[in-house]
Amino acid sequence: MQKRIDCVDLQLIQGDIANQEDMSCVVNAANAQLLPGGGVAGAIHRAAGPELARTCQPLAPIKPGEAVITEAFNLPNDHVIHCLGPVYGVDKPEEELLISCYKKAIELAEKQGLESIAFPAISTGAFGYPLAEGAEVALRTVLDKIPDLKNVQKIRFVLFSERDLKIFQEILSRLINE
Ligand code: AR6
Repeated sequence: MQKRIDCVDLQLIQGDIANQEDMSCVVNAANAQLLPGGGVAGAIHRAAGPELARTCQPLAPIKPGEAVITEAFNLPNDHVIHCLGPVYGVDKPEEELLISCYKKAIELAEKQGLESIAFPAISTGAFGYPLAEGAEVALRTVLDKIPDLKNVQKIRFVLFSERDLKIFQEILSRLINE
């Protein structure tokens, strides 16, 4: 699914966040220590190689809602933006913290002059944020930010399963028709 909103392409696809060759940066659903983990963090660190974890070390730990940017090493992108999402039911207020992740990631990409950014569904795996709730927060935040963008022209959500993609598509259709 692809929508053009204020000169920005907003795309929803099913795929692997570590395999987004045409994007300037990808977002990592990181842990506080910015170390390799499971899910997105595992895929990103595996593809980037060990230099990514070494580069991350002086920047850690980060707090829920924060984002930091690094090089991408062996990934096909220029940069990785590492966000620590809230653990659902633990880090509160979780919605605000999740909004902050998406906002700060987009702000870092803008500041760095990047043209495109690919997001996973932050917090919706190991951190337990229900997918539909996390999708609504993600899409609302990105839609709110689009009018401010000067550099970023393409925003992509890379969803892991067909079911996740469908949920994102339904929520985006509803939000843009509101
Ligand atoms: N590409 C795209 N999406 C993926 C991929 C992938 N390769 N792998 C998983 N997903 P998670 P979190 C989906 O657990 O909830 C890590 O161990 C997944 O289905 O990666 O923010 C870190 O070290 C889910 O919808 O991130 C942290 O400790 C979404 O991406 C912790 O997990 C996020 O799942 C972070 O938890």
